[in-house]
Amino acid sequence: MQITEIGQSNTIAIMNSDPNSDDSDGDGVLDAEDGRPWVVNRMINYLVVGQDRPGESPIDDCADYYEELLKKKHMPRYRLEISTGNEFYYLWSRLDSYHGDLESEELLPRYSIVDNLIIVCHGSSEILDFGQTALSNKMIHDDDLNIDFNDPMILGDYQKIHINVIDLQACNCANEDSEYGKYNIAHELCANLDVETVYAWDTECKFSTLLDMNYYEDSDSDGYVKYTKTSSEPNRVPNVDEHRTILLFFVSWCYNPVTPKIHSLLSSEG
Ligand SMILES: [Ca+2]
Ligand SMILES: [Ca+2]
Repeated sequence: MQITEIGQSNTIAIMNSDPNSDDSDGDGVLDAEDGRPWVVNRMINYLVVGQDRPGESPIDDCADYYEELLKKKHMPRYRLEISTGNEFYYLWSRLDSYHGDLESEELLPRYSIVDNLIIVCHGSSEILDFGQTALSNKMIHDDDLNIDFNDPMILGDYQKIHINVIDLQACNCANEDSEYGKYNIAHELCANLDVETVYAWDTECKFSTLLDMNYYEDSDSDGYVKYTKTSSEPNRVPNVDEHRTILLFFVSWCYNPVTPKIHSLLSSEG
């Protein structure tokens, strides 16, 4: 038997879980699958940022604004700068287990729900453009669009975790004027994935460093649109903009500024 004298110390093994329980932290994920068996899996927020065009910075400016907002609200978050659809796909398949390294082999669950997945990039009604390569709505599971279901990038097949909000800070992702009609990216995400709400733009949006927020100029559009799940079709709510300040109201004769929608308040994970 080894005896520890006063003033000395021994290193002992640290238990990773409670040997008497299958789910040591009681968060519903069994220890064998739980990325943190002693920490209750919580919600997480992601800020996914594409690349600006050379000499421009609206993507970065908008992402900085969202990051500050998440910080102020003490919401746990990851910001990822990406440039390809492949990188988005890798993150998408790791939304429940991501902890700072896209290439990590450890894929055990750490989060119970994604609260906000905010995507800032260039876009259209059919494409999220991250800079080098894009994510098209062909990666979204949808019978109506005659999608090639052999496409390995179909998002629905690889979603592992519920998402409360997807916020698409990209131009035209809710626009219904393309050849796909109402089946724009925002509609498709809401209709086909385990997502509660999708926010997106029915027009071009621009980021103003003066106003510190996105705005749009096309008064004929529905502006910043909200899609929510219903039993059959996603319910589209036009021009969701309930938080204008006096300044913003003053300039709204020419611009239509919109504040971001952060789904819920969380305390910091520390
Ligand atoms: Ca657990
Ligand atoms: Ca846990």
